Amino acid sequence: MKSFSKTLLYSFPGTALLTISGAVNAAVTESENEDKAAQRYNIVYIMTDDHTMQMMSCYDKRHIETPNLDRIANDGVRFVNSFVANSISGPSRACMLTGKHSHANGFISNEKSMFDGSQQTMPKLLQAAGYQTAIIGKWHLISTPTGFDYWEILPGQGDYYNPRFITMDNKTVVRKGYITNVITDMSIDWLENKREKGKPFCLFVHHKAAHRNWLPELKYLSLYEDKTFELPENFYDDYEGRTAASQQQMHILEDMDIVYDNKMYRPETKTPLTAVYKAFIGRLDPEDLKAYEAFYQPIIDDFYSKNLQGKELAEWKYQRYMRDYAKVIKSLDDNVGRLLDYLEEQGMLDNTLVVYTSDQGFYMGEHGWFDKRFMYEESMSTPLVMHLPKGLKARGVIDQLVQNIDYAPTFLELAGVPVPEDMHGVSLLPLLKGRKPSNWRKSLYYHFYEFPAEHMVKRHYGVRTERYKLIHFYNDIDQWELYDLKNDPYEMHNLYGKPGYEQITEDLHRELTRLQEQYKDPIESQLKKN
Ligand code: SGN
Ligand code: CA
Repeated sequence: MKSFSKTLLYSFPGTALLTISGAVNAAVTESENEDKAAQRYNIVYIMTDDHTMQMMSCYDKRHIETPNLDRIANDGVRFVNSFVANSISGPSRACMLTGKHSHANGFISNEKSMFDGSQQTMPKLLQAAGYQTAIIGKWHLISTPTGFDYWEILPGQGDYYNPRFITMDNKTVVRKGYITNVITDMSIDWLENKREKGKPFCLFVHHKAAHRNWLPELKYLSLYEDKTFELPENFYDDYEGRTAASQQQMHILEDMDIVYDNKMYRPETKTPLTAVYKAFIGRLDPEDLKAYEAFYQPIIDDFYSKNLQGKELAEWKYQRYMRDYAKVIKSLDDNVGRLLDYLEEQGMLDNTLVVYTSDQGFYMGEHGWFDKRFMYEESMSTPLVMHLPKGLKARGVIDQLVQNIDYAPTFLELAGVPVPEDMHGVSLLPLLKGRKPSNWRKSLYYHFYEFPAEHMVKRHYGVRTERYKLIHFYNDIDQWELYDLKNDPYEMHNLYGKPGYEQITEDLHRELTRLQEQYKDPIESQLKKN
């Protein structure tokens, strides 16, 4: 396959072929103005945690409505082939900040890494170009943020109720309320009162929601309680031909904690996460805790009286999981709407790129699972919608393959800052201008490292093209998987080694090697180390 050239993407001729000279001049002037304006574009980057395309109605209408998120897509663009490079929080955030794959930015896993804040990052480059930069919410990179004029971050995963924040002077403060509302209030407060008006800015709004254990805002406790969510068709997957999939620990029936995840607390039921659950809900103000417990008590009584087993228990857990997750998304949708309204009221939308994405996708019962990590579609993909400032003309669906390493080059190019050669990502700006570059990338690289660890998803790397996916699970296992996404979108049939797939397998192996060489991912040493 052809190698993908970064430079070609940056030199689009625009409308230079127009023949009437006046029109040519008009086009040149317009594009010059566009470039000047580009120097001053603001960026509001909203990233949620574990929010997946299946739970966003502009991507998937089966489960819930997300009118405010859809509003971004309807007025702007929606990427339908949007992926991460490593489907887990810290690594995904590090890819986004650096524009580089995990092995190159050094933050390969939540459990073993500490982000090297002395390295080149997109916020630092924006800052050097005169942008004000701020981050509010989940950080999850262990070391203190660098490259931000203002930050206030959650300790680790943060709390849903009356959350703690770490301030720039290293104090821990508690902010009253529900986390998604609080982060939005703080973001609007920064926009309104804390930034230096007149300078362009890049604000990172990093929500905790919709991370496990999906604790809803109290006003939404009873929302979706009457709804029965459709079961994914591969809920009862038997993992035939997929060893790594058969050995994970993220199964709704087997691994979802009945107290912590499903809220079925009673004093005599002790689960591994009961104490954590009690501590989390114990953060509520006493009156709120009473209301919370009063809401759950009849559900708890009913649940234990039924003594459900097997499929009945699996489906009961699935419904509770879906309801809680959906409630958490409702607050997210409200708050994104609130932030959009603020930007609109202030007349800022015309000059601001608003991005909504997540740190990765998530399983909503597909393969019987919750959580992420796997290179399979539900968790390698991530929602990506953007409201575009004036001057960026794309609208509707964008179907090119894009990855979270592309955000850094995109924001830099939008700000008129040269994109460093060592970034792996490519700027999405040509796509946002409505162009369809013929030399756009034809494949994406992926590498997940966090094993052995919670949920026990094996280490793996692989390549995804528009139609196929080749994955190598390694470390304590050596298994290849091949999927034809057109005929098998749920990745149930591993075609690796099957007759008839020799040529495509060979092509994908070659493409995978090419990507590993291009990005200098030291696969062999990784394999040897363990
Ligand atoms: C916590 C969760 C896991 C989750 C990781 C990573 N367990 O450890 O279920 O996979 O975070 O999530 S919990 O008992 O603490 O809820 S990530 O999005 O931050 O990468
Ligand atoms: Ca996450």
